[in-house]
Amino acid sequence: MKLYSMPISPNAIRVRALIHELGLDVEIIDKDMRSGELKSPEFLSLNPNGKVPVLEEDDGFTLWESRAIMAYLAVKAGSTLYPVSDPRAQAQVDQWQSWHAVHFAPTIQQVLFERRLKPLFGLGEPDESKIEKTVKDAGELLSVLDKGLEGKDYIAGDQMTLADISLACTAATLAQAGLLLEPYPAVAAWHLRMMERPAIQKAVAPAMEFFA
Ligand SMILES: N[C@@H](CCC(=O)N[C@@H](CS)C(=O)NCC(=O)O)C(=O)O
Repeated sequence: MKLYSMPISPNAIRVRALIHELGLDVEIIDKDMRSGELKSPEFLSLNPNGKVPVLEEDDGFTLWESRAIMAYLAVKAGSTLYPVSDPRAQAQVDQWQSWHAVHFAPTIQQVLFERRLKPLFGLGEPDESKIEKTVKDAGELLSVLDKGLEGKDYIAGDQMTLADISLACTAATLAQAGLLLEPYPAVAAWHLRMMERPAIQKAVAPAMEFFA
């Protein structure tokens, strides 16, 4: 099995974290966005969007969209990280995975873009009004996450799930985005717990080095 990835792609990082967590034998193939190879006919036949991550099985089955890949790999491995035998537990994981996709990850990535990526890549001056708005949005989202984690070790209950992996991989970049966790004690405690996991550390390491 192969995973087409990019070292600092936030969408690929969460899939790699799951692969490490499950100890799966997957060949990670790093792509280079700047080379144009993601838009080559060969790569577009794997993912018509021309984006990573993409999973390719040895029999030619392919799958794109990071959260779909995560669900597929967890079900295939029979892992409780995606509790398909319990509809409510599964729905809670889906709920937080969707929230992560639509709200949490894009907001944190926008703060990172304005504060860190723009200066790093010479993309112009950070837009202070955008920063003010996204930092405020991020604070509201972190409050939601904090409430969700109150009295719990993991976001969907007592057991770690795919949603924790997605959320933790994004939360790993909060400090780089200049967002502090002090006002969110449940998030801070969960974040420490998640960052102790070798699988998460290994997956986020390239991004941590990039922003260091
Ligand atoms: N919704 C997709 C997003 C995939 C995506 O945007 N990947 C980025 C890397 S983080 C990419 O490959 N960008 C290359 C490009 O747009 O040319 C997912 O969750 O997998």
